[in-house]
Amino acid sequence: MINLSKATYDIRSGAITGKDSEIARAQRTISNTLGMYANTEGLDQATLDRLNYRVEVLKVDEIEGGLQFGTSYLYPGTINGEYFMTKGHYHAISNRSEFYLCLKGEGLLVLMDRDRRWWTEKVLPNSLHYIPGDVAHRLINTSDEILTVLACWNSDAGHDYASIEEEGFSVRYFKVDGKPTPVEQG
Ligand code: S6P
Ligand code: ZN
Repeated sequence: MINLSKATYDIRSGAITGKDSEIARAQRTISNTLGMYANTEGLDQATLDRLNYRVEVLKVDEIEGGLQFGTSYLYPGTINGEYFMTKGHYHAISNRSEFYLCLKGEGLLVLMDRDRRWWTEKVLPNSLHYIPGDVAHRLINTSDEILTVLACWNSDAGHDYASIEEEGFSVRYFKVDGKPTPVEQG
């Protein structure tokens, strides 16, 4: 059982502080996430080594009725024109829902239901997003700064990454003439 009496949350930066043993930190470089981009030809080592995103999450018990709380930091950039993004997932317990609150930066939240219908919500400071169960979700950074997003979700939800790895999202976003441009994938 986690004791949060010493934890703090900085609403400006998204930083979670507390006992190190109670905070999980993970990061993914571009080389860790290559498979999700449409075209990865010609990338140099410096690009492969860049941070794509990192997360900080309180280590709470993954039990029914519990809540998970964390911050995602999605870095700015493009891979052959496609914006940096998170892997994206459904929840493993598929009906589990989630809130996102943007603290800094600008981007898109791409949502997709089980019939592969997709839609987006604009993510910008103070925007609040409710992600219903059975909806895959992915953040895309369309700005030049780190997109910082607080997330709160059912702690037993888990992550189903495999469905996205196998089928992908039905839309990708590219920077065309400086603007986010959707390209449907079917
Ligand atoms: C968890 C929540 C976020 C993401 C994070 C990284 O349910 O949606 O904390 O885990 O934004 O994205 P991903 O798709 O790599 O887990
Ligand atoms: Zn989620």
